[in-house]
Amino acid sequence: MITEEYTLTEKQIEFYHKKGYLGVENVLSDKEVNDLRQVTSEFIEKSRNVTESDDVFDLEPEHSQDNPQLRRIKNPFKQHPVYKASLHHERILTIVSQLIGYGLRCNGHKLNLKLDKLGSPVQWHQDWAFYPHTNDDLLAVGVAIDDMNTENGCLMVIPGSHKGKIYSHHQNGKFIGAITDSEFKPEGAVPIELKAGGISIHHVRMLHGSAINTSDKPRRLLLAQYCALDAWPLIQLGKANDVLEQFKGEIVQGDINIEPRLTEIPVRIPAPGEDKPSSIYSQQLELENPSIEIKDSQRVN
Ligand SMILES: O=C(O)CCC(=O)C(=O)O
Repeated sequence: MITEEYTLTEKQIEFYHKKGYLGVENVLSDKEVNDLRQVTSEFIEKSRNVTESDDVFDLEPEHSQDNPQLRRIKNPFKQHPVYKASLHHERILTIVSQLIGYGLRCNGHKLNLKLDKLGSPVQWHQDWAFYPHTNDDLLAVGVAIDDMNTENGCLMVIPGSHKGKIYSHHQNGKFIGAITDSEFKPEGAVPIELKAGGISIHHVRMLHGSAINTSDKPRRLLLAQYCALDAWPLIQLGKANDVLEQFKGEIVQGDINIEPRLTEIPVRIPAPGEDKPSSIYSQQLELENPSIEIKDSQRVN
């Protein structure tokens, strides 16, 4: 039974700050999860008519009309009101503001699908490498549309790594969206296993990745990146007025704050890279020695 109010306990808040991640069960109701499943099935059906990844659909290399293999729905909150409802979900906003303060902006969202037996892996990386800000009060929330476990490629994290170094995601001078440091070892990794309707939370500097789905069950995860309103991106192309308007459009709680808070944190600039990478999957294909297994059939760009 879900109550109208949802707040984290002191213990959960302490756990997040110490370890950099948290799994919270029973955040969405069964009806909300079923609605998400139904809409997602509709998108998979629509993807039958798509032959190449585009602004909405990111396709597995072996996708076809007869055997649709959708890997990601891009910007899902813009694609369907049922997805958008999750972004503004009262319980999720309450939980997130307990961790990074009242006043939130969403700077990115995606629905990552690992269909049964074929879902592509995501190599180890830190979100901070993609979008460094003036402070690191940013986190990603993943809504589990399916039960998420080791067999179907749940999210894996390295507890405490959000307080550590920022690893290089560059290879041969190019940003490729995956950790390339030879000294990086995914030691101490733990899975975030959840029932459908639960949420995963990981800090923007957390080392994380996920393996191939080897099970016969799908793993669909709706991800939203929330930022404290006083965290401003270090790289944002555009005129100040346009950037301001964009920010206003991204706010999900509170009002614009034009006084960024600066903290002393290590940063690397995610450039040069592809002009417009189609997704993290295509970017990471360049990684020469992936530590998470990837099948040859998933290697085609
Ligand atoms: O879908 C996953 O398992 C990982 C997602 C992720 O880390 C990302 O898309 O940045």
